[in-house]
Amino acid sequence: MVPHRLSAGLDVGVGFCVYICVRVRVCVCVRRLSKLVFYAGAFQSWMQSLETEPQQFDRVLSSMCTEPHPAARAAAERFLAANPGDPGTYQQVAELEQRAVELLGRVASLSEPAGYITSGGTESNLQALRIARNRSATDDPNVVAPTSVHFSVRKAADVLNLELRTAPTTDHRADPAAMAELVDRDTVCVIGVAGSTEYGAVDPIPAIADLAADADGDPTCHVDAAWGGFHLPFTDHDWSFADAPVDTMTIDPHKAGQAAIPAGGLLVRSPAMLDALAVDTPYLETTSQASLTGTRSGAGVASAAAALAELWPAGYRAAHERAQDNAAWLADALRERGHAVVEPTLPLVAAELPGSTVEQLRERGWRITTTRRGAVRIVCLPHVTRSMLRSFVADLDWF
Ligand code: 0PR
Repeated sequence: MVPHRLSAGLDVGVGFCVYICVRVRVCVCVRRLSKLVFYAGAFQSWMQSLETEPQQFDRVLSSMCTEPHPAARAAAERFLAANPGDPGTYQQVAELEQRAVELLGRVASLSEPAGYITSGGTESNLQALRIARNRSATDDPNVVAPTSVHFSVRKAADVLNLELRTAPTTDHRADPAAMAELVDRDTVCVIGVAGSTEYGAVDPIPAIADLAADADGDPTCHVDAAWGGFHLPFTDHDWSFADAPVDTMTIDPHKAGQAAIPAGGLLVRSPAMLDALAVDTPYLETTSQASLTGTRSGAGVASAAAALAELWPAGYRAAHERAQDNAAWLADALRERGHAVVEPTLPLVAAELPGSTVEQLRERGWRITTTRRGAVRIVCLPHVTRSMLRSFVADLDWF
């Protein structure tokens, strides 16, 4: 037996040890917690510091996306948690998507608007090619496009196991005769670009649609108007569903449509064409789904609907006219300084500047990119103002 006094001493000792252990643990926990709070705080202030750049668009000249319209921004924030991939649960955003497609249809002169708001031009192009492939019987499918086609088509061909055949362009535009040489009975889609990424060129869409109509394999005619689609309605170019028997079209609200990212657009000539994309969704309220992604951004869909409702047609017309004036002004200013400039068909100026000058301009903060042939591309989106272009040219003069 342990004597009583000794046992009491032991109890005190054990109690003291327990007390010390608890204190140490509490201290460690408090220290860890405060570190976490500190890191969270530091992260938040780091995030705040990021917010000014490059979302501030004052030096962004080569992007195909722009500052969202205030109405589009507000709509994106309101529907941030909604999922148009589940229209049974998120009915309001599903209605907004229908509205967006209806308005996109008006922009592209599509009489019975059908399609959906995608994550961007890449998804729209991929889905258009998927429709083309799925409705064809060939087991060796190919796609014919001009070399100016956006690289997203290359990705799509890779994913869908399609052979991509590209024909050389003339003056940066598709050459239907060169494309015709590549079309055969296994061609499932013929593509034209209405507003190319590098030069803003508009392909001869009616001639490309004829090519599709005359081909043995009954290919679809797909138009990539991802960026150009919000400028072309205010020009004389033939590009839309009303101008030619176009089957599918990429037209992205998150580019010149002034919606928040992600808001691409896929339009199809008739609702039945979407059947080629549909898969069963047995446990959802809706029984099938045509979109590529399942869960989708309600922010993108709502902002597309809001931008289109706000800006079509007067706002887009005003933006187009301002952009075209700015592009003409910049093209003249660059030509006066002895640089070769590709005449801007749409508000995109491609100009040859020495590589060292491009580097210096980049060092001064200008966000500019060059085409494959080394020409600088300036895309006149709504955030690109005349005063921005004046200060760009002033910097150019300085070197
Ligand atoms: N089709 C065309 C004609 C395009 O110009 C683009 C993208 C796409 C399809 C693909 O669209 P998503 O990028 O929405 O999938 N054009 C721009 C480009 O490649 C994309 C971009 C946008 C790049 C903003 C940079 C940037 O800051 O240049």
